[in-house]
Amino acid sequence: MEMSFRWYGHEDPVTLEHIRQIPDMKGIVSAIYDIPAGEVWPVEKIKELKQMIEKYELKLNVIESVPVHEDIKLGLDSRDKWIDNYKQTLRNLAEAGIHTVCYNFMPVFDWTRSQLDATLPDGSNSLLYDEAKVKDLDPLSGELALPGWDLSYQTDDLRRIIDQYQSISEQQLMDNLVYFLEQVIPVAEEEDVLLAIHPDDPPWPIFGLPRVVTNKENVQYMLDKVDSKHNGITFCTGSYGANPANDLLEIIEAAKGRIHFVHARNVKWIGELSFQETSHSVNDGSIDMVAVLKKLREIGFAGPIRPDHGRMIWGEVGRPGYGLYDRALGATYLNGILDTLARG
Ligand code: DNO
Repeated sequence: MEMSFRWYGHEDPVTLEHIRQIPDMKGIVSAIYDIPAGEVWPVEKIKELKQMIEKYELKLNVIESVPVHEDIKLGLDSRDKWIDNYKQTLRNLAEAGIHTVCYNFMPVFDWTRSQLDATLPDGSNSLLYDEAKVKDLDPLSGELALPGWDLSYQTDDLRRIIDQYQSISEQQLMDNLVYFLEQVIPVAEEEDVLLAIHPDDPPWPIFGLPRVVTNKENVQYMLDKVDSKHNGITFCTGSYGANPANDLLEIIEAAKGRIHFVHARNVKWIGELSFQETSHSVNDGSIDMVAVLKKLREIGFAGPIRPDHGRMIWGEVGRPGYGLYDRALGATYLNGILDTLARG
């Protein structure tokens, strides 16, 4: 597997210089952040990003993410225009030599937590999701502004979009995903770009909005509906694993040959639909990372993998979930397991 690290570009307090010093680090997962969702990514900008990363002898191996315009998820008439743009972005990425693209299909809000700095017993802190707290929360109140959310919407627009989703069932959202895939996958095939949908995080509906990339059945459904290797998934241990009802090894088996990217992180279940993120270790979280990596090897996965969110340790301050230290420890832990497994 190709050990990789997410980097948020120039504004990221974690530098490429430092990332390069993590043992066996090969890939950088990044994106162009200043283009509004739905607009075409110019090939020149992609090449610029790629070259900057290559200066540090790292390789831009995955784009995370090319965002999907809300009109596509809502299935509005205007979606075809945004889908055409998406196709063009895929072509431009291929022209720049990039062949793996992560995206998600979560209505409005990307990953959600109720607290960004919850203390762990060892004095470090991490992201926490408490279902009861999130249930009481109005996402439009401004009380919660998460780093993964697109805050470029005005509150009125946001309210309008959320209202539009009220009439959309899970099946309709799934149909809209399938429609999108039917259009873009032929281009992905032509250009040899592997699309890898990220699961919904957490993998259940929040704020009354539907969510569909949540469990084995739905993954199987979307993979079968558009049955192409280029229609694949990002296997995120922490997102699928937030729901104890999800059997991670079964999901890996179901998606065999269609997993194009892996996010590895651990979570500890702390109550009904509630969890806190921990170090990557099997001894800290509820996820058996060794079993997951072993299974990924068994099905022949050899693609990019990255440590996902880490705790904030050693006094580091930075982007919640995306500091340097604990993700570097995570990468080293994962590499240790992988090297040991490789010896058989
Ligand atoms: C959170 C990430 C997600 C992910 C997107 C992919 O840290 O895993 O924000 O990048 O959902 O589109």
